[in-house]
Amino acid sequence: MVWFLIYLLNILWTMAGTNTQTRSSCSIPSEQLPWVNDLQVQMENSVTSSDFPNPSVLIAMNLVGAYNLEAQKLLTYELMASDTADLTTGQLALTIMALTSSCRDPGSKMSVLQKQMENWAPSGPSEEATAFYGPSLAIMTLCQKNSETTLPIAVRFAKTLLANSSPFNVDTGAVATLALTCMYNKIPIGSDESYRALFGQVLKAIVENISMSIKDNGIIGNIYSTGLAMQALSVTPVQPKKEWDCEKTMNIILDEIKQGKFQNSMSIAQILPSLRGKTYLDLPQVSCGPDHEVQPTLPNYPNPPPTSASNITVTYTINNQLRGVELLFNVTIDVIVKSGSVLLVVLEEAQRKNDMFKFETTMTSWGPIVSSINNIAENVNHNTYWQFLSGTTPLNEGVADYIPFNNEHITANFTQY
Ligand code: B12
Ligand SMILES: *[C@@H]1O[C@H](CO)[C@@H](O)[C@H](O)[C@H]1NC(C)=O
Ligand SMILES: *[C@@H]1O[C@H](CO)[C@@H](O)[C@H](O)[C@H]1NC(C)=O
Ligand SMILES: *[C@@H]1O[C@H](CO)[C@@H](O)[C@H](O)[C@H]1NC(C)=O
Ligand SMILES: *[C@@H]1O[C@H](CO)[C@@H](O)[C@H](O)[C@H]1NC(C)=O
Repeated sequence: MVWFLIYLLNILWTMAGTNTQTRSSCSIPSEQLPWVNDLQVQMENSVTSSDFPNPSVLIAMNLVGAYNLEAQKLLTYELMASDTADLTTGQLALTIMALTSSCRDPGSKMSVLQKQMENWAPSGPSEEATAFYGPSLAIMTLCQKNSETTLPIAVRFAKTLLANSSPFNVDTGAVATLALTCMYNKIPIGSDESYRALFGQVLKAIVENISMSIKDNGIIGNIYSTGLAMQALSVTPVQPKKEWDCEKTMNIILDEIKQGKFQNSMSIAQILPSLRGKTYLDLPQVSCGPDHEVQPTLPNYPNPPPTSASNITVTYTINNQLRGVELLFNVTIDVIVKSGSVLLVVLEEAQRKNDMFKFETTMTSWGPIVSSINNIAENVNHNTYWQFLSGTTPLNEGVADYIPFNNEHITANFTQY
């Protein structure tokens, strides 16, 4: 009798887990597909052994079907070898999702992640929203592995999110939606209805916030949060009041791709699954059968713009009004660089001309982040960082990707988030 009950519960559990929700999704017109194929080729070609192994790239490859099997193998191998102790909670979660989608056993990494989340607590109700980004990835990972043992952790996480009062962040809201949707879909039938109510309530609040971030042109947040937001809106069991036009979003993103806005391989890794109608919640369904290499169709490019040998002048200000009364500075320099150079070249030229402009970078999955200027360094415990602005508008790319124009005024402002 007891065995029969356990058997029955198991079936119900499995049914709850595979309970598929209706999804709003859309697909790319076939004549536009070569652009997406090219994007994928670019991302896969960014995988080299010398680089920082990026789990988000492997996740995207496994979700959409890799072209470059050598790159897939290399990345899997490098992530297997990565040392858990060097990873943050979010990086650990991404690494586990990448490895399991490559059909590798993540080993002890899973229990380390579970422990980290059992001990996780935000600093308080005004903790900034982006502090939930890594923990959301962790809940998503633990949910996909074993939703039953994740339930208490996810309940605490959901309550903390609901109590948080900081300004909304689209990227973080999107990842939190994926995590809580996974939990919502796996609540065992017959279990306490309060779980469904709690996850449903938090999802409702986040999805409303995401839908309020949809611009008239279809962009959700900014172009680099749109990929994650599309994933969130296509899986959520609670629909926003304002309807989302998936087609419109897809079209504007394709336009941005054609304008070369998705060169950074991490930006491709975050948009590609949505372009191919996949989400991180599809990861458990990925099969690792013997893959066959396919030759993608690539676009016929319009002739690349002639590379002009002209120079541009960029005005560059570094401003610290925050740290150390005797250390405050606000200095400006004009530098000349080749037209088409990335902002990093401006910073290097400024540093060469004047020692006050010396700076340091730290490598991340998005590329180099400017961690220190003139000996003033970012500090996670103080929530301080160097923010880059054009005029008074924050840049939405980093220094290794952003290309300044002639007579632009770039400011690096030491500030808090
Ligand atoms: C949190 C966050 C930050 C925090 C990071 C520190 C912290 N407390 O965690 C702070 C506030 C410092 C930050 C700064 C910036 N950020 Co930011 N950030 C994020 C966010 C929301 C989550 C990152 C995360 O936790 N990932 C999870 C962990 C597991 O992955 P990770 O790779 O280890 O995460 C690290 C990197 O993402 C890195 N990082 C964060 N932002 C950026 C930006 C750049 C250009 C680089 C190279 C690295 C980097 O910091 C993370 C923690 O160490 C992402 C959203 C997203 N979609 O990825 C945006 C995001 C990555 N940031 C972005 C931008 C534009 C910036 C800034 C350039 C903004 C500005 N105008 O100054 C600056 C960097 C300037 C500099 N000094 O070089 C864009 C990048 C788009 C692009 N095409 O390059 C994103 C995608 C947001 C968006 N939708 O526009 N960011
Ligand atoms: C929704 O956005 C508002 C305004 O930024 C914020 O105060 C609230 O905490 C957000 N809610 C959730 C669940 O993210
Ligand atoms: C651009 O600047 C470099 C370095 O200052 C200089 O050598 C070169 O002659 C300049 N080119 C033009 C076209 O002005
Ligand atoms: C810093 O310098 C810039 C450019 O010279 C100026 O516009 C700005 O007002 C200054 N800011 C502060 C806080 O001194
Ligand atoms: C620069 O940072 C300071 C300190 O956080 C802030 O008060 C100021 O408004 C910022 N300036 C700009 C242009 O964002």
